[in-house]
Amino acid sequence: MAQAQDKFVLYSANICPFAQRAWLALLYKGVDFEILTCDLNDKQEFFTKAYAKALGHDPSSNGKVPILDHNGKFLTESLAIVRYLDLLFPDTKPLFPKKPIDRVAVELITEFAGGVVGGFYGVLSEKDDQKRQEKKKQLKGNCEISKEGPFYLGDQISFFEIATFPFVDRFIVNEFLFEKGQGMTLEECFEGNDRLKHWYEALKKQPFVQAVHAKIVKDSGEKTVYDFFIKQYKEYAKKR
Ligand SMILES: N[C@@H](CCC(=O)N[C@@H](CS)C(=O)NCC(=O)O)C(=O)O
Repeated sequence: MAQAQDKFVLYSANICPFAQRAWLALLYKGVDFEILTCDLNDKQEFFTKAYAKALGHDPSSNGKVPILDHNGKFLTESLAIVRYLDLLFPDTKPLFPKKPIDRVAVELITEFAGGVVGGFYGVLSEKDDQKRQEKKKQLKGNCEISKEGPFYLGDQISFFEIATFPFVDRFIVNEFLFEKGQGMTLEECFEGNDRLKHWYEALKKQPFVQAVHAKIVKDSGEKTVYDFFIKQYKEYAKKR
């Protein structure tokens, strides 16, 4: 368990939805931490060195965010970091229900929603028109979540929300990346799925989510977090 004098440093990048998972978990749990912004296009030495010694790092990569430094122990992989924080702070806003079957349900919905993540990036990177249309349909099919709300467990935020929100928060990018009519609008992403829309809107109002948005706006100088995402992903799409 964590001690009051523990030191946490998050290596992050504002564009990265994976890093945002770890960032959200730290804020949601009220952990005191420092954040280091990494440049993914021109990786700083402090970043590559931290990554090389992080538990769970990919040896074929010279650096990925997020990385969590906890008292000099480095850990990478966003979902491992979120689980780790939950283990360190089990009594502060737990991210899993206590009952094993309910815990497994949260793990399963999160895994299922991983299809949304893959699907979203699949639409973004697909250059063939017909294939893109097919992928758009699959993405919609993957957006079903449970009936009650606003969150998966009702009023309680869980691992699922922390893991999934950053990706849904970037759906808007899709409509600005392609020629008119090729990308999906935000309305289309949520069409026929009021439950997902309601979930998303409720999360956007949460103070820990707003804190992330506010820092990105401040760092980037853009008017909104979405202006920042759109600009950054346009650059990313150009390079592909
Ligand atoms: N599976 C990793 C993915 C992390 C990841 O791909 N991060 C990207 C930014 S969104 C990155 O750092 N890319 C740098 C690179 O691959 O060179 C996680 O869940 O943390």
